[in-house]
Amino acid sequence: MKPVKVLCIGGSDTSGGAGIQADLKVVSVCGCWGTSVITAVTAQNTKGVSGIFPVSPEFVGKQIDVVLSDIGVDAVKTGMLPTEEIIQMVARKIKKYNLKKVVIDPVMIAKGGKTLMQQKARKALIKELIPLASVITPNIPEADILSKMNITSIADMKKAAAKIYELGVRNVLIKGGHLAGARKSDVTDVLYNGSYYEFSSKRITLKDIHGTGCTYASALAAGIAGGDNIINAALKAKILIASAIKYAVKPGKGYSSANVFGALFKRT
Ligand code: PXL
Repeated sequence: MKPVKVLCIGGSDTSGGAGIQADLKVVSVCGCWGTSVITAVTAQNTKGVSGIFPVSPEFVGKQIDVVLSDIGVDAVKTGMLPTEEIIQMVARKIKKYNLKKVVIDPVMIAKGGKTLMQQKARKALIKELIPLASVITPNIPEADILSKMNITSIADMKKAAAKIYELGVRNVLIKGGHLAGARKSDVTDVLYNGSYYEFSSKRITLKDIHGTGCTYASALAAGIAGGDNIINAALKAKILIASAIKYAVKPGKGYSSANVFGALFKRT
């Protein structure tokens, strides 16, 4: 039987909560076959990131080539892309293999404040990778940077989404979790693709949770890989993320992590 395949391109998170480790769990629980290309190895635990070791751009390219020349892919999800050169390599391969279903999680800063993308790399992301993407999933701080705004409301989220759309991506999905403001009991995500859509859900109060961004974008990629349109993929991703937060675990002494398998298996 041929599985639906999702290629996850991103960094390794030793703590197991985010990065490639999260991506593969999410893609698996969504019924897809996950392949992975590691862009950087991080040394981190639930208290923070203590080191980052980027993989050479050539070796990132080699990993993509061997996966795509044999296994192929139905959708690609990118996460941590630490350097300009790695972003250029990923963009080159997306063009070479004519990949159309590309979900970008524009990972910039880790929980705790460590920079996961060099400043110089932001330009390459905007110029070279975003125009190749079908969906980008910034949180509010990332959307602030990409739109050069200071988002404080849902109206601002809509404005920012339209600005980011102008960078050439076909769907902009801004996640509302970081929005401080009046509607604190709800979280509203905004999608813009020429038309606006809003996805609202009850806020689950949990401070310092790690891996939610990776979880959301990977679920979106799995949905799109399987043939869902963006609306259905976003709705399913929101259901999964709510469950992963509800069943969050605290594996170490620091932050909690999203747990997509929590609704299926309980081992505490
Ligand atoms: O959550 C963003 C993220 C993505 N990828 C890796 C990470 C993190 C956050 O810490 O470590 C490897």
